[in-house]
This record gives sequence, C-alpha cells and structure tokens, in this order.
Amino acid sequence: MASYIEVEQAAAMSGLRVVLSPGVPGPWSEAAKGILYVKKVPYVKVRQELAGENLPLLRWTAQTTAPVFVFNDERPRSLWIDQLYLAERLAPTPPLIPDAIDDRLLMFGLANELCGENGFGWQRRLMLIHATLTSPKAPEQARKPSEFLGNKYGYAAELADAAPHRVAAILKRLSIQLKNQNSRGSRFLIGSALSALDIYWAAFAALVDPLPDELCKMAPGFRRGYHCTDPIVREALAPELLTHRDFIYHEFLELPLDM
Ligand SMILES: N[C@@H](CCC(=O)N[C@@H](CS)C(=O)NCC(=O)O)C(=O)O
Repeated sequence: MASYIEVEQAAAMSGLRVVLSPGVPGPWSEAAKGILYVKKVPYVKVRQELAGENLPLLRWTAQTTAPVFVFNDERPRSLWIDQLYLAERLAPTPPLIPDAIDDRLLMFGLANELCGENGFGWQRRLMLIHATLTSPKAPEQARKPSEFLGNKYGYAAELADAAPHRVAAILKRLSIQLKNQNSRGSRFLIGSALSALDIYWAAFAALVDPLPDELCKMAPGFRRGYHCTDPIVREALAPELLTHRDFIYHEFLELPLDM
C-alpha cells in the first residue's frame, strides 16, 4: 500500500501535498494521481478518512473531501478543474489541456460531464448510496457511511432513480466522441494526443467496471458496489469505451494502482 502522512504533518511542509483516501480507488483521486503521474510531478500523499469527520483536514482546507492539492502556501484546490490547472502550471509538458480552442471547450465540456457536480461520478455515487440504503441486507457498517455521504452529496430516492438515465446519456455521448475520433484516425478522445479527458474517463470507468483485482486491489464490498449491473447503464456502455480505458491505463498510467 502507498505510504501516507497525516494532515498535521503535511500542513507544516511545502511543495505539493495531495490528500487521498487510502485503499479506495476514488475516481477523482485516481484521475488526479494519473495527471501527476503522466507529468512526473513529485508529491506526498496525505490521509483522508472516507466518510469521516476529518477535522484537521477541515481546518487546513476548509472542506473534508478528497482529493485536495495544496501547493506551498497557495489556496487548497479541492475541485478537479483547479487541480488540473495547477498540474498544468507545475509541469507544462506533456500538456493535458489542448491548445486549440474547439478541442479545449469540448474537452472541458465532456470532463465536466464526468467529474462535475451532477455528472457521471456524482450520479453513480447517488446510485451506490441508494443501493445500500434500500437494501435490507446492508450491514450497519455500510449503512452509516452511506447515510453520511447521502447527506453530504444531496441524496434523494427520486434523484437516484433518475441517475441511470443521466449516466447512460453521458456514456453514449462519450462513445460517440470516441467513434468520431477513431474514424479520424486518432486513438484519443480529443485531438491527436493524450488529454486530461482520457485520464478522467480511465479513472471514472471504475464506477461501472473496475479493473481486475490484480491491477486494482479492492475490498469485495467496494468492488461489488462499483461494478454497475443496472441494465440502462450496461446498455449504454460500449465495449470500445472499456478498450479505451485499458489502452490509457496500459500505455500511460501506473499499474497496478497504488492506493
Ligand atoms: N471535490 C471533488 C470531488 C471529490 C469527491 O467528490 N470526493 C468524494 C469521493 S466519493 C469523497 O471524498 N467522498 C468521501 C468523503 O467526503 O468523505 C471535485 O468536484 O472535483
């Protein structure tokens, strides 16, 4: 397992410190790690407690979610888009934000569909919380964090019911993008080189179809939850999207995942 330092220790340091949830392949965290990996930016890993109170983290970063990037005495960055811009500034090469305006606006639009509020990750989280809260078999140690995360991220049963449709719409649009790109002779989701969108998709795909255990060690309960069996979602998940995820992980990202 990766080694982590505590928030109090991290707060006294300089350089780049990245707050993560140990042992969990959270898609925002794995995407952030992927971006830093590709750019070879050095950083230390700082422990967040999933669904915990995280009071020292709250004092340090004014919020309790992971991932967070803190660079020197700059403001903590707890949103994916701020993290991407910081990484791009710290290591401009290879660029992960396309230079051409049309590529850039398409990349940020699709990335927001995956990572942004109410996007793919958000909707899958609502579905996961819903599955636990409505299952009579769910053990108490699963129910408590789900209640906590449900309150934190706006869970309501009717939102969770609508979530598979939103997830499917995003998957379908992403798959159209990939097909268009392939027919233009590109292996990437945007333009003709790796962009942050390829990394976001590779990491967020875990929320429908996690990598096998030998590449991504997960507690069985987490794996069952992440693997999506909803027929509306499965129908929208073109096999090419998973092939693309595998291509990005095998060619560009760290394997096995180190959490
Ligand atoms: N703030 C991030 C999203 C990160 C996020 O939602 N992280 C969740 C992953 S489930 C988290 O850490 N939840 C656990 C907790 O809040 O304790 C962004 O919008 O860029």
